[in-house]
Amino acid sequence: MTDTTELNALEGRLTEQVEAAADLKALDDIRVSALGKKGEVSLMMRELGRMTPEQRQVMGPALNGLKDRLGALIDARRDALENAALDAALASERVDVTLPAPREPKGSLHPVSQVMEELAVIFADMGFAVAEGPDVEDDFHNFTALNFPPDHPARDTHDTFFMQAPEGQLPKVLRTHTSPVQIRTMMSGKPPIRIIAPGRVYRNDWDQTHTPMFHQVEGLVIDRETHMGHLKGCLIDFIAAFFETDQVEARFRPHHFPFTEPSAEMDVRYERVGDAVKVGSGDRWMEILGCGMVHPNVIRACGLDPDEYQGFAFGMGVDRLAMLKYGMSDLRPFFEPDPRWLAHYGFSPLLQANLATGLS
Ligand code: 2U9
Repeated sequence: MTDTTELNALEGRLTEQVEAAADLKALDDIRVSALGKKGEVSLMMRELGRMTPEQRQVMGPALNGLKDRLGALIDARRDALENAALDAALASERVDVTLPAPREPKGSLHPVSQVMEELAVIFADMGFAVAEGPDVEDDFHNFTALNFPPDHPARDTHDTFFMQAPEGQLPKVLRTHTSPVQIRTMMSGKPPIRIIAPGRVYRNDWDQTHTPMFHQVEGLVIDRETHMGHLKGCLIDFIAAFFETDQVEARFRPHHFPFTEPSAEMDVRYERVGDAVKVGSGDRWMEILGCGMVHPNVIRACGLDPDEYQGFAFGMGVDRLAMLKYGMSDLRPFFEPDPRWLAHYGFSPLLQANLATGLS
């Protein structure tokens, strides 16, 4: 190429390409194809050496001018593209600080934890302390001290989980109730005793309303003149607080437990209103708990004199209470890690704050 006519045509073509470049990659490809080592303009620059001095005098400045103008055009186009990209990012990443903060996914309290808290608050209001003890228990604390005869069926493996025991030693068990906690409390101090014993218990059972591990709260009152009237009054007050009603109609059906005499099972009158349970009215009875006056053999086994001390005890299944109060029909999902079940049946942890200030 020895005249500027074609040069002008080339500049026009390259100018159009630069202005049409859609992004930085496309622009750089044009730069390389025009000004790179093997670019069209660079190759022409190398042709200068083969031109006559007259031609070189015209084409030299023309080529340098084209190279400068093209370079400036490419830089300007690059700035435009970079600014456009920045504007786009600023627009898409714009944070409207006046918007409310996104809601943090909140957890929820398991129904068993909720009911455990409710029970602890209610009995604390009645002067009960909370006592705890080991899940792995020995035969004495789980059975013998509680007046279970040696051949009692509860001692069978179909009901109880036994641990491997060294030769000649009695096997330990996973406690089948929290009663051993009360035994340990009675053996470690003098009455009066007013405690509840919440916790996990284990039985070899598995169906829609029984799971191998479940939760219990048992209570124990030992003093010098505690009688059945105290038992009934305490438990009726508990039901009123737990079901948040002052309309409680209870009945005590005679029963048998090795560790209490007399023993009873406590029912409360209720009716279903939708999914909810309305205690105190209706024609249905719901079994809530078992109770009784502590058997003299148990008091004696704990080193206390049954002619000097007496009292009452009760026991309830926390999981079952949660099902009754909050309307679940199957116990098994309680122990399956399904966040949807927990989101549906769970409770706001904040609710605990209200309960901690006592039930209204
Ligand atoms: C001592 C003396 C007596 C605890 C009691 C019950 C009645 C009872 C069941 C209710 C449902 C277990 O969770 S459940 O399956 N319990 O009916 N429990 S009296 O009596 C005691 C405890 C400790 C020293």
